[in-house]
Amino acid sequence: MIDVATLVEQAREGRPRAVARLITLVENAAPQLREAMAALAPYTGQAYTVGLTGSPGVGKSTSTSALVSAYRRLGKRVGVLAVDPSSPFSGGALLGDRVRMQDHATDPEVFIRSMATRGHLGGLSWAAPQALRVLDAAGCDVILVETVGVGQSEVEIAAQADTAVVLLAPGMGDGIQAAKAGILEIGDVFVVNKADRDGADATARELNHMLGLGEAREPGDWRPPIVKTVAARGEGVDEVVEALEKHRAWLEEHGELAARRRRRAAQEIEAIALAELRARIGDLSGDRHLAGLAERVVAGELDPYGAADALVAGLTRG
Ligand SMILES: Nc1nc2c(ncn2[C@@H]2O[C@H](COP(=O)(O)OP(=O)(O)OP(=O)(O)O)[C@@H](O)[C@H]2O)c(=O)[nH]1
Ligand SMILES: [Mg+2]
Repeated sequence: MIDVATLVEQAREGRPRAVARLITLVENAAPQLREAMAALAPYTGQAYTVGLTGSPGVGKSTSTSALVSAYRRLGKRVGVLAVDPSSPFSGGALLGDRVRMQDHATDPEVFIRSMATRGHLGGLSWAAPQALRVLDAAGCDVILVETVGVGQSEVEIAAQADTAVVLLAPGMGDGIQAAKAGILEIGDVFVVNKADRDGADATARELNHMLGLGEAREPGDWRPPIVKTVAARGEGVDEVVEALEKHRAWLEEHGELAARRRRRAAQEIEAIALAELRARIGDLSGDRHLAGLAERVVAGELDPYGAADALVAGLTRG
């Protein structure tokens, strides 16, 4: 039996096993999760979260690992959450990511977790914020969240961070791809990785053009910087950290940090509520109330909207 209070206590002391077990509760949507979240709540709100997203293979994990090193040099405790929506392996990092992250494997001030969310009720939008809360309460100063930039909910995870980093690479037709996936809009900081390859300058120029960065903006508006990196060699990574810190300062100065966090909490509440409603509706498949409503709709005594209203009213009362 898991003693949630003990787990939370140990996680707050930064004990990796407790952190891992709490995230497993999230992953499994375990019944103890409610209690865990209630116990963690007072200790959250300290961590600065950075979402990293971009096409497969653009260098997200390599960049994340390099950013971990950079933040460690600054003495920060760092959390990494690699959200893998398709992985059937619960709690298991992808082998490639493991290799890339192994520099940090023995560092007690780094928490790395890959999270599978396939088949989750409410999926990513529900699970990722809960895992972030665990890392936050564990005293992480910075949390890096890697999600692959395909699919709306994956992009949303990055967009919900305090700062969203969108990565591109030369070649690959990345700029166009990114625009299609709708990830350019969410970028607070842009990284053109693999700058050791031909075409990095062209990609940066194209991006600059597509974002309209040359155009006039309102004074005080945030102008997303474009940073070129060779993540594999750690080049340009300090500049990325600098851009992140600038964005964070801008957020604070403009009251945007609090606003973003309120928006994120609202989305989180909505996702949990929807998952809850969905679960209750799922339970209704053999429900007499629903069967009765269906009968009346078939008989023409009730229209489907009225029936749905009656159903929802019944759910929210329960
Ligand atoms: N030439 C070059 N290769 C790089 C650079 N950064 C990463 N790579 C390589 O690109 C490949 C993909 O890197 P990852 O960091 O795994 O990319 P990713 O975006 O995390 O990939 P997924 O998680 O599979 O979407 C690896 O073989 C890296 O070694 C770079 O700056 N230059
Ligand atoms: Mg990766």
